[in-house]
Amino acid sequence: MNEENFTRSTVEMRPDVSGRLRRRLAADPQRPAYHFLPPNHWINDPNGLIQWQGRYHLFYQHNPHRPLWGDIHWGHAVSNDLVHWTDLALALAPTPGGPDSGGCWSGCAVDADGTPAFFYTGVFPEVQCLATGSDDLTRLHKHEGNPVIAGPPAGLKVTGFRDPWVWQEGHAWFMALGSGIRGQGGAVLLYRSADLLHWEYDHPLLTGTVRDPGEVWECPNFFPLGNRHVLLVSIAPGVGTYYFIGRYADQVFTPEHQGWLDHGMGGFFAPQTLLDNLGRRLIIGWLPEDREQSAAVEAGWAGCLSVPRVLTRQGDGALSCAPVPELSALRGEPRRFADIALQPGTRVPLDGLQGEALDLVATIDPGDAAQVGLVVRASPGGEEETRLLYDRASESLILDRARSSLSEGVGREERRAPLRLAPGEPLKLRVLLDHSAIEVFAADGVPLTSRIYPSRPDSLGVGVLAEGGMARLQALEGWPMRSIWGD
Ligand code: DQQ
Repeated sequence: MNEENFTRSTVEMRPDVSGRLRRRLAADPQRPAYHFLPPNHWINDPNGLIQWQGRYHLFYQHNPHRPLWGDIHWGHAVSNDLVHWTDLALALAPTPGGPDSGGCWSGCAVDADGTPAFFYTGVFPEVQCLATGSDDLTRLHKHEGNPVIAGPPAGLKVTGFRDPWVWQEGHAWFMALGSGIRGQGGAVLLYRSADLLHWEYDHPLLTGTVRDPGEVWECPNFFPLGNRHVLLVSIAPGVGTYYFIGRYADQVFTPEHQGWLDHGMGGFFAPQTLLDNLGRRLIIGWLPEDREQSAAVEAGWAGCLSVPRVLTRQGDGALSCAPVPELSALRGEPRRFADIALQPGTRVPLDGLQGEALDLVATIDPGDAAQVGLVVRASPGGEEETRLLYDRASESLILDRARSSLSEGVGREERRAPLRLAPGEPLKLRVLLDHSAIEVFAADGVPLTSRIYPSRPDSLGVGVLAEGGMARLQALEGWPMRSIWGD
């Protein structure tokens, strides 16, 4: 790689060392405080997740010029604890005249026998590129011979060809690429290499059918989890993240179980996973804005990432996830509530518990109520509120955003997660509220991620409600959450 690549746009390549950009935007009431986002402007997919020399490195799709998608670079941050992050210089910039002149799109990182190797998609057309990292990962050196894969397999009519995901089996390296076969549906293409430089197409790891949503599967992740393998794909355009769990042997993947990874659908997109040194399969996704572009342009920033989560399998075989325990380092003084009877048609405000950055853990006995749940970001007069309800009849958890905001031009559609409670089983909810970001985990692992944009400064309240029968709040703990940036 030539150093000119990195001196071309020196202003943008510098990190926000003084924190000036972050401080300027920190007072924005919609800007998340404990979800990762860049100092300013645009973020989409997390990329190149790797634990290196004991630290977690996060790269991400970033437009350093404006809060809109375009001219995609790789941003870079590092963390010791998955909670607090330090901005580093931008890691990849498009090289004029190079195979990535139109942008450095998503990709991954692997430890290649001690050398950190990064694979990403250069555009246009979509080709696969390689970069290697300096010892501390502060500089990425593009391979002189890029692209390492110059185009899709001959004869395949693909709808996309991007987002390399690389892993090693014995002495062989494999790459899964997000793709789709015209007229057939999404696909993940499997390549093989002995040296990470020369790649040969093997076969499709999996293909969808026209009945499946989406023509292109983006950002594949493929990894073992327990005694099975998991394939994640993000269904374009921004539909949601889908998982397949199954058996994998001799490069053949046979799914046995499948479903949506997060029931916020496009609210949690293009995630990337990482096996850390504690043996955890971590996952971080992108939370796009759900408001008009003009609002993001005015704000000067767009998008954030989810909190890091740990992926596991539930008893019934479904994939589930929960926030990393490290997050509790951000908790302030808790407020605790217990044993509150909920009459039908009433809501009980939880006095003294309010805020735009909270971590809530609730256990509710649904009794014979038809609906039971929480109200968050509620204004005192109820003009704005976001409801989170277990609905017995449809056996689902509903995020009701209809009255989340008095502002025009924000997403209001409800989001629904299937949720079956056995007789006598309480409703367990964990809710991470962070200004415009909301992440919900029901029943210890069913995620639903979305965005809300309350407009009133007094839309801060938390309450419990029941409809159509009696219920009981068994326990609720709520913690104010600190910013990860120390502001
Ligand atoms: N975003 C990247 C692509 C990927 C898409 C471009 C998914 O590589 O397919 O910014 O959000």
